Amino acid sequence: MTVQELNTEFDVPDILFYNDSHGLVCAELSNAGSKAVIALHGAHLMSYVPKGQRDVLWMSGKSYFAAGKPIRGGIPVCWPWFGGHPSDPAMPSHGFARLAEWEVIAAGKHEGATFIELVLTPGLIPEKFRNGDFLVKLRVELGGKLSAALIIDNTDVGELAFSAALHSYFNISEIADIAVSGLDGKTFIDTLDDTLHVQKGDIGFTAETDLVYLDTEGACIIDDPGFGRRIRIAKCGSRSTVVWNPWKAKSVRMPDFGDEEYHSMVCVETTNAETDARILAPGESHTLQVIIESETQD
Ligand code: TA6
Repeated sequence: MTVQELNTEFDVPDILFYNDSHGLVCAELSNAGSKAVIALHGAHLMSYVPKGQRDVLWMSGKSYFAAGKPIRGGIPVCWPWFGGHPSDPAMPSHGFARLAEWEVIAAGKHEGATFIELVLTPGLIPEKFRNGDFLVKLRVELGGKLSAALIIDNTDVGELAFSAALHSYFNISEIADIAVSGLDGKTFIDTLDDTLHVQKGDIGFTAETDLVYLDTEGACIIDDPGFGRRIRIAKCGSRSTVVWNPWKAKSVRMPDFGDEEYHSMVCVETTNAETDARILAPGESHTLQVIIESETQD
């Protein structure tokens, strides 16, 4: 559907469909002075600006915005696998959902929040990725907080096994000055050397960090004194959390990531990863949800 057709079909106060400067079809959601932008490409949340604040989500200045390529920043939808494909190294990192063009199926207001729902079905993905039937939706709600819920329905006659992530990139003042709390005492895998550890206190950053926390359902908080705010990342349907910063050497190796951009971002990802991967029986459904709230510190 064109932007004009979308605005006619989903004629909702506080939602405007438009073509952004990269040519992506996007929807801008507004609510009580806050705004969020989602692209139909990958059902990708690009921006979340609470009233009176900076963008809570980070976007690389070198991101691709092209068919078949992932966007570097915002909230990538990683499905039906997180990280590398379980058995085929030729398959794209973090699955195909973030590479596909999703379709809008609903939009409106719900209990004061502005919402939009996008859908992905096998017919919307390249043949080479098709392997069974599914119906996946992303429901985004903007009110006093931002909610993104990935709803996975197994519409096939066989089991649907997957891992997943809402791979959120957060906009911060300086990586060396922030701390992430909420994971104290949790076991984690340091994926840089595949060793197991137990978190002691808050997480600080002094080098490349790529940690998968297990058996954790709690909220995390990014304390950012430089921007004078705390970002709370709550979740449902997830028992694993990934914390990532590429630091300098890995940033240089990524063509869609500026060499010095690691200073301004941190990923705190809401996942079904590692031992938290899921299997749905025919007809079963699973929801992976992140709820993001940013409060300024006076
Ligand atoms: O979530 C952390 C991670 O798996 C890192 O290992 C790093 O690869 C990051 O995701 C980004 O992956 P991408 O495929 O988007 O470059």
